[in-house]
Amino acid sequence: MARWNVLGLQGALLTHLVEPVYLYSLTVGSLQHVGHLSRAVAHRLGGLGGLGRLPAPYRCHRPLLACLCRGRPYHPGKSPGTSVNWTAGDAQPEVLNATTGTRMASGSPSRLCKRALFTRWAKLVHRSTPLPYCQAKRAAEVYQAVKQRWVSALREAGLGTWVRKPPEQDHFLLCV
Ligand SMILES: *[C@@H]1O[C@H](CO)[C@@H](O)[C@H](O)[C@H]1NC(C)=O
Ligand SMILES: CC(=O)N[C@H]1CO[C@H](CO)[C@@H](O)[C@@H]1O
Repeated sequence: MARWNVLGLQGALLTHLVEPVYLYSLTVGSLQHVGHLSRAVAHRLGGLGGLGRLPAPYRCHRPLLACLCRGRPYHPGKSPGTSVNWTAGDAQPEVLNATTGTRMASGSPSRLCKRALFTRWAKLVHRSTPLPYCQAKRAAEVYQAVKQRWVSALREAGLGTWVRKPPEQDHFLLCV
């Protein structure tokens, strides 16, 4: 979430089409400590001198923070084995096995998997030639430069090394 406050939620592919999308507000149920949340998602960024002046329209955004203070107390336990997604316009929610990311009912890939989202993106930008996913993401040059600055700024501020997802999962080709 701290990263979303700099890069936006849209990811590299959508920056070919839209400006960064920042969270307006963030509400957490049964929050233990307001200060910890605010430090983790927003205030730490203020100390990242290494970020410098970001190229517009990127910025260090601070969402409004709220908690449901009368929410149920938090009992840490085993998380459920399923994951549900739904977006306005979808006829049905999609229920996934949270371990495999595949549909509970059919075992087929999720409508939110990288390949499905990449296919929709390719249609939107009228790509008809085969293109590797990682290359489409790399082509979002300003986004990638800001991301690189974010990673370096964290390291310089002694806040650790950003853990990247395995690069091989982005090495697939879409034939449209
Ligand atoms: C998800 O898939 C794994 C591996 O096939 C299986 O062991 C697990 O029971 C499944 N979870 C659910 C909630 O069905
Ligand atoms: C809110 C939610 O459960 N979202 C899940 C929808 O499916 C994707 C793809 O498997 C998951 O990554 C999300 O966590």
